[in-house]
Amino acid sequence: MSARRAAPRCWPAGLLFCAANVLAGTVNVEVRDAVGAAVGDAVVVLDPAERAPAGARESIQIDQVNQQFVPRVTVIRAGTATAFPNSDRVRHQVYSFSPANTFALKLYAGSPKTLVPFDKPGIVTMGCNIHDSMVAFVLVVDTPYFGKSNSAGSVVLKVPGGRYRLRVWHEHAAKAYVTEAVTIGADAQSLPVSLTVDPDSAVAPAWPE
Ligand SMILES: [Cu+2]
Repeated sequence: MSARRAAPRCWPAGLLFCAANVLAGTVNVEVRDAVGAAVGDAVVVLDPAERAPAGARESIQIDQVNQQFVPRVTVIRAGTATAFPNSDRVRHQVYSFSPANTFALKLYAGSPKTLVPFDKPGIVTMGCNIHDSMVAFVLVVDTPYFGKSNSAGSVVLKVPGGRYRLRVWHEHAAKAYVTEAVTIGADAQSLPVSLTVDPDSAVAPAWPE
């Protein structure tokens, strides 16, 4: 490991600001609905006000099991490629009409070797041409700081100190949550987020770009 580290960029008179930029903070985002119940499977994203560090190219997979995509909701960094294995005995034909990534795979069984790149930030909704009930969402972001809430509605993210935009999305939310005003320091903090959720809603909310 190199003994030299890049000096942090600081405001000339801003020592406190500088320190906050160097130390990582732990943020617990807690997603609840209008009556205070935990909301699991919400996508939580922190976008740094300054440029996000570059990410490595990675790959993930979205399986097809019992005529459902697994997982149904995925959040990835732009530049991630996705495999779409088919674990069912029936064939599937995966497609997306979303502007952030329009593609169509041929009808197939088994696991195609081809990976589908997701290079553009945005929301990508996928379906299957054979099975109308199959739907999956991929939220593509340009930051390494993201996660999905667990069944307790919680996501813990470790991020460098600084200013962030917080975006929270759930498939059944009336509207995504977004705020520009999150400041993260070295101390652990909780960020409560409230979403209006209707489990019967058939239309997913827009993703705040
Ligand atoms: Cu299908």
